Amino acid sequence: MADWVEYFSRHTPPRNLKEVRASVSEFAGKHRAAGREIVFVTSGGTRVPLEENAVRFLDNFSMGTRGSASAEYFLDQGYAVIFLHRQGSLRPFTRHFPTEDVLDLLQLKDMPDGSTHVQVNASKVPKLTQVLKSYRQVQAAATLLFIEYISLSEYLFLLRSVAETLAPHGPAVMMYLAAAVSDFYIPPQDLPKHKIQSNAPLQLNLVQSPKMMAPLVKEWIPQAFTVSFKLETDMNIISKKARQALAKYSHQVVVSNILQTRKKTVVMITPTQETAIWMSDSELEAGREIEEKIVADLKKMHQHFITSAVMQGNTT
Ligand code: PAZ
Repeated sequence: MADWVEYFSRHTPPRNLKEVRASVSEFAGKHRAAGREIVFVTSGGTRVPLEENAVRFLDNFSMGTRGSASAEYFLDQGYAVIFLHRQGSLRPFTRHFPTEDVLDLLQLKDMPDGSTHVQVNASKVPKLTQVLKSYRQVQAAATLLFIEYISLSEYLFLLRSVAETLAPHGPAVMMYLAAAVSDFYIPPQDLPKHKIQSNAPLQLNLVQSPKMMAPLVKEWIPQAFTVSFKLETDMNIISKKARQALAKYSHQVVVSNILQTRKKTVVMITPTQETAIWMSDSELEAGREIEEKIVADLKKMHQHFITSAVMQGNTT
């Protein structure tokens, strides 16, 4: 049995899987009928429990900056966006206003009649107006669908379900897999039932998570334009690892990034090209984001991919 088949057979699917399938199917059908391309963005990091009644977890640094920013740029580019994100991580639009700063958006004003009004802080009005306008347009067109996960198993079940549901839309779908997915987990049968006691040093026995890229590309959604991300902290291995991933799974693009410099530079690797995208200091100071360039490049590649698929009669 393939390791991913075994993984799914040993884990319990999320309770909302059926509803997610139904909403993805309806969302995709409606937007394809309106001529929009679909992008499925995964964002944030997965969590792995260390106990059955879990008190402790293995977590991931990702806050979903890449995914949430990219989702906004895809919306700007006319895509309908399905946004699978870690609960509590950054989301498109609200990401501009971190919750810890939310009270700074507001100010109190004493009125002549003795009452006090709450107003938007004048310095925040331009940004708020700009974001709110975009958000309202997206709401009106209903081009953004949110799906949440927390654990590795929820993420993997949802990934498979969404991929299978989108498969009938073929090359019009882009899979943009920016989430940071745990490479290790403890199988359910090996999880201690109760909270691990702290009266002895802790040794963890983690097994490797199944690699889902192979079934995703070969079985679940073979005709889509698939973009994976490769993160490393060692400059010396990143290029080789990204190339290996592309060769192994035969998908369309690997976006490689280094943890420390990921907001300034990435390399887009395709079977025929290796292109660096980078942001100058002045672009970053002006508040521009690298995701704008990543998404613009991918849109061009995706259009080309769709055209080739049409010419080969490979459409649905
Ligand atoms: O969420 P974030 O913006 O802080 O980080 C984004 C990222 C580094 C998780 C993403 O660009 C990425 O590389 N995802 C794949 C990670 C991996 O190789 O598992």
